[in-house]
Amino acid sequence: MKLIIAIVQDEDSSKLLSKLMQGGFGVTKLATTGGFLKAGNTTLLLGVEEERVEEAVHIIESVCKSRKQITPATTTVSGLTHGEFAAFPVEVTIGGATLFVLTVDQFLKV
Ligand code: 2BA
Repeated sequence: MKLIIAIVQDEDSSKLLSKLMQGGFGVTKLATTGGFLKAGNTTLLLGVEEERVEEAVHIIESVCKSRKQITPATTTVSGLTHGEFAAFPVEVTIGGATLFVLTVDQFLKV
């Protein structure tokens, strides 16, 4: 068995959850926060039989879209005193989805 950890955008999470459930996958949804944007995203945990990993990844790929987002980045400004910061907008491309596929040693329900 494999554990897929899928970090997706909040906008895609409801549709993705429905599609995965329709496909007969067991899913746990967690509300998470990205370290860079410090904005909410969604992490899904899927315990999947090895032969269905590709199918799950295909569903995730088909639902999760990449989006561009403008975010304020900060940097120190030379010439200013006391380590002052300036904020300027930076465009980042987020997603479709960030996936980790791990091997599960044991899957128990006790
Ligand atoms: P965030 O950390 O909020 O990152 C959002 C997006 O900002 C990233 O999209 C990427 O395009 C950009 N970004 C991240 N770090 C950057 C940096 N140091 N400089 C410039 N741009 C940067 P994605 O790559 O699609 O990642 C979406 C979310 O997936 C991330 O949200 C984070 O929650 C998670 N993630 C991505 N890579 C990860 C990793 N190696 N380990 C754990 N979580 C990860």
